[in-house]
Amino acid sequence: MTAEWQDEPVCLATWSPEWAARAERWLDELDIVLATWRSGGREHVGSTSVPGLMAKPIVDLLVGVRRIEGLEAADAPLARAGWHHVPIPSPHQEVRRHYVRAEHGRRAGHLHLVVPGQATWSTFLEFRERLREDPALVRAYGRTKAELAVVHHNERLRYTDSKAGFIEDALRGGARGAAPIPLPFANFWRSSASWRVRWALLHKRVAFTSISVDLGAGAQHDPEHRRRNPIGHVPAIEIAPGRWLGESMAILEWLEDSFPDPPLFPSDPWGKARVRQLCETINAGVQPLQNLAVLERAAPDQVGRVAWARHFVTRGLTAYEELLGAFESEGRGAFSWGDRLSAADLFLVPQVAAARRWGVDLEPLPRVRAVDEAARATPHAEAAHLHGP
Ligand SMILES: N[C@@H](CCC(=O)N[C@@H](CS)C(=O)NCC(=O)O)C(=O)O
Repeated sequence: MTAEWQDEPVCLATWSPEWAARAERWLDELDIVLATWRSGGREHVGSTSVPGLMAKPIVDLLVGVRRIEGLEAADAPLARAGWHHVPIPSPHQEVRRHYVRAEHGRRAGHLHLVVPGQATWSTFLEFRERLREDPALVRAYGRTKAELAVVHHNERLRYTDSKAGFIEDALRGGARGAAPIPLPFANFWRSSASWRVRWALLHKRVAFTSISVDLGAGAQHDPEHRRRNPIGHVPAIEIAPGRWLGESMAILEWLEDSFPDPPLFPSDPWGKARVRQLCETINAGVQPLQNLAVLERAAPDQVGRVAWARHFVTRGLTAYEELLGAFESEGRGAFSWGDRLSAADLFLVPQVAAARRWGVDLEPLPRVRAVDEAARATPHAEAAHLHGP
């Protein structure tokens, strides 16, 4: 049988409790359809069964049967219930019979019929239990999946095969699962955009290796750095071998999607839009105007450049202050949005530090100062702030 869902690309989604509810519903239905063949337990397995783990939104179900031989008799009743037999390569097909459920033209479920006690049965359950009891392993596995989803976006089978090494290691209690390879991160101590991302990496406990790009020495113009980010800016991060991502906003959103916990954006669309609005007020409305390349063209000398920067930083932070005031009626708390650190704070704090360097008067901006102080008191805030030599 050919269907569009057989070739669909690898798209990972943030974990959803709805997956567990769907698994329970389908397992209940399968209890009835498979009554003649059933033996032993039935379980929700795979990535969707591990709270907090990002996953392809495909629910894996493991159902015990007495034997694999003769199971083709179950194909017709299963097909009527929405589950279609999809052969898997030998030798797996001798120990497992595999079915796929599609909804709206996309894979929605995998059903694995296995004899309980077989190695396949225990591998599914042991890997799920290892993940459920070890948040560090969940983060490492999420990270591996995010990388592989980029590299094998259009190769679903290669994506699945590539995860096998991680799973084997994790089942052996191996180090590869616990200590992911750090992400190469091109940044500079004085760069406010780098500071945002450094903070996000620390906040989300994502390991990275710092590559310093000395903006003072013009290293951003080196061909090596231009290959990472053609505009010659920091930051840039290598999210998978050879895949460099620039622009702090894009990086933060990739980090959020790949490592949702702890979050940096609210989950509700309105809160998320508000946080993005605040981020962009700094990212588009302030920071580019005080950037080195702009200042050099804006004025011929330091006095003119400082006046230019002060003007635009004051203008942008005054707008931020007004937004913070307006958002109070929408439930804003001690931070830029709500009562927890968000991406907006990661944009604001480095910008406030730059404002102080430019000699901007922050006295008329009490909300900005209060949020700056609250955000700086959170874990990782100081570690993210690098100071020059
Ligand atoms: N919108 C970009 C801004 C990046 C940016 O402007 N980076 C500055 C340092 S904060 C830079 O690399 N400047 C080098 C130059 O202007 O030559 C981002 O958020 O990543």
